[in-house]
Amino acid sequence: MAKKPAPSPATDHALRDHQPGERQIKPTDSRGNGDELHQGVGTEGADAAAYLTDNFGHRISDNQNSLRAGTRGPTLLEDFVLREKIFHFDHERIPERIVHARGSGAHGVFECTKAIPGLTKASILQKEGATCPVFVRFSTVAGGAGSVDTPRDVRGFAVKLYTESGNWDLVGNNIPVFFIQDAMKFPDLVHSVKMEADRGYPQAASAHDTFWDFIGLMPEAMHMIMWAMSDRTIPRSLRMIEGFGVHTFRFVNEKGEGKFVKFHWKPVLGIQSTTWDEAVKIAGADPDFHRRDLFEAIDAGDFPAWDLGVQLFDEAFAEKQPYDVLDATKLIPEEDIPVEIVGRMTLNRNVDNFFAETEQVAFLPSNIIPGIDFSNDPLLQGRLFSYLDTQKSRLGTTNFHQIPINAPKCPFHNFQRDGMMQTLVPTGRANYEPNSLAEAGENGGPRASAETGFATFTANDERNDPAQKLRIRAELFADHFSQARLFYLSQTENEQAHIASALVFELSKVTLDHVRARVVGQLRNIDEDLATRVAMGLAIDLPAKEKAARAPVDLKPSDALSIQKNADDTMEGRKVAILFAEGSDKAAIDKLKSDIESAGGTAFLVAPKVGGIKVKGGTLKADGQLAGSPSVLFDAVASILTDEQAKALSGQGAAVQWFMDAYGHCKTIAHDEATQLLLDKAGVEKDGGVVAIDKFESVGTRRHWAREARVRDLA
Ligand code: HDE
Repeated sequence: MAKKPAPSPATDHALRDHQPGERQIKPTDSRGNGDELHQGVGTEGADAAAYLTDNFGHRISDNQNSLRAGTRGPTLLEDFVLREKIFHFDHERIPERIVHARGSGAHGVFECTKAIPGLTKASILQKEGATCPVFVRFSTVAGGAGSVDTPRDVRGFAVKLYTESGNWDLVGNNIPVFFIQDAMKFPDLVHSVKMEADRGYPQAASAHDTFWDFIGLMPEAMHMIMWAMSDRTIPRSLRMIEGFGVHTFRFVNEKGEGKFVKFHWKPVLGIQSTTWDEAVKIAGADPDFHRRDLFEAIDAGDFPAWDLGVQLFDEAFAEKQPYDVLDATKLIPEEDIPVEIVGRMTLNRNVDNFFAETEQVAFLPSNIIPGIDFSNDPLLQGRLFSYLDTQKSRLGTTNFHQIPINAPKCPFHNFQRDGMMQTLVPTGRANYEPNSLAEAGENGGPRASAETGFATFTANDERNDPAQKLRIRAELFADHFSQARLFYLSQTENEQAHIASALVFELSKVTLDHVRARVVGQLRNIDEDLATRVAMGLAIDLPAKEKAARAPVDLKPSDALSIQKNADDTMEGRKVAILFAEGSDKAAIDKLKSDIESAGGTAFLVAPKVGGIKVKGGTLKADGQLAGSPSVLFDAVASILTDEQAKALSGQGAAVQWFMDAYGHCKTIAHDEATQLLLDKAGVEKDGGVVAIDKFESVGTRRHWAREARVRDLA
């Protein structure tokens, strides 16, 4: 006789396993309202949701053991509970985005802070104080969904505004220009930067042969390369990046008058980056550094915000510029057309479910609302096709717009019907138009409206001759270097050194000599000094200058393009680590912590052990263990120790490295006298950023770039 089977733990777990607040699928009907269809599981009152069921509502008695023929027998095919569970699990993944696969999302609100009805009839910009919900997804571009957060890479900055006149998706990046001018080259660009086809590496890195081979042959990319090799691509936090719509768009007002517009998102916390060495170390210490930072900030109520700015200009301005405003490799200097702030976006709610929201969100640059229109930028035009197509491939059905994160929050009605995963239940027989069913008292369905419907701006480019069909680029698209030079010359000396060093690093990973030489030959068209520095850094002869399709012109440098020239001396949103150990002075720690917090920063206590530590004046718990909380994770560090502890720590790599890195990454180090022993061991020299604890506030979390030449050989 078989023994009586052990009691199933299912009974104990049945209620505990369940999340009482769990949200059920809430489909949106054609009126945009969630119906009550799937709200509850079962029909037996409020606590019905406490019961585990299968996907068809059958209650499950045991969620631990599959159904077996006897205690030692095979599993039975009839176990529909097991089969459904495994079946669903097997299909949990959907194709990851071909680019921008790794992303982090958050909900928020957009508020119009300056009404501009004279410029656009966009509903959300008509009235100061008008608001609409938003969803934002930040991303890296090259790496897969499981790659790290801090590679050198462009960041996607995609915003979905759920306006009363439909969704407006501003699908931008943290860099105002792009690598290529024509959508035709996008698959080539992406193939070249992704892991190489035969070997399957490197992951999330542009430092390899195929990328630089492509770039060297595509001089139009050189402006974007300057940005990509700058500190813009190694941001400190997603909360501290700018966003750009990149393309030129159109604003159209009630009278049907149009102006060109470029969109900008300006971070309220200022723009801030890391150093390359830091970014590399963060990747190891916390691969989720940016995702965690965003989630934790929102969770703590420190809501990140961005101002929406617009640059407005007309055809007359466009015609006078030495570049083409339809060319996405060009920007419009803010000194020429100032950025006017018209709204503010605040991210104030984390997603409830990463897959349902961040993964399934589908951005479409074609989602615009009356008052906004496309320009003829050939890159934008290509995107208008690509995103719709890609969503069908990722989400599997033309009905992806019904997924809650994608559905508009205003009513939507049309005659589109059926398709895979249709969740709406349209009533009546009016599924075609024109129809006259209303005359018989039936619901004849919706109709187009010439007055309120989206109408395309008719004169989208007065300089175009639509009578010709040509595979050609407009004349000024051939200037590939003027703005690359503008960018480089607008940087501080230290930032220029970072660009040169990034190029040396990337090209040092290139194994093909002719590819390296060609890229440096292209750099000569940007700036001879830059090319020479890179050649010297690689120990190669300065190659011949590559031929430029059009001679570059000198443009007036723009301070707005530099991060360091605009650095904000704020502690707001920054994180400071305080190292302490047994015997440290609690009063001093508490005082520093409260100073940091009252300046808007976060204090994070680091100690050799995390549990309760006896300190002078009580017991303290650390937020992180020293070995697991390297200084690369913080904006500045402070240290309050006893002589005895400083001595003990000076024999430990993690502690010495902590200061060595903080110093090497040009961060503020605030310390007490006992810590001096550790600083000496770490080679930390006194400078304006190495200060006594009580001087911390006056120095704050700014970086001390003047130190860098002492700690690192830059190209
Ligand atoms: Fe994208 N891009 N892209 N892109 N892009 C995608 O769409 C594409 C371009 C950008 O968080 C894909 O849903 C083409 C410029 C962001 O979900 C895909 C071209 C800019 C995101 C696609 C471009 C962007 C994407 C992959 C050249 C800055 C992430 C998955 C014509 C203005 C959105 C997806 C998110 C994603 C195509 C160029 C930004 C394949 C063909 C320029 C932020 O459709």
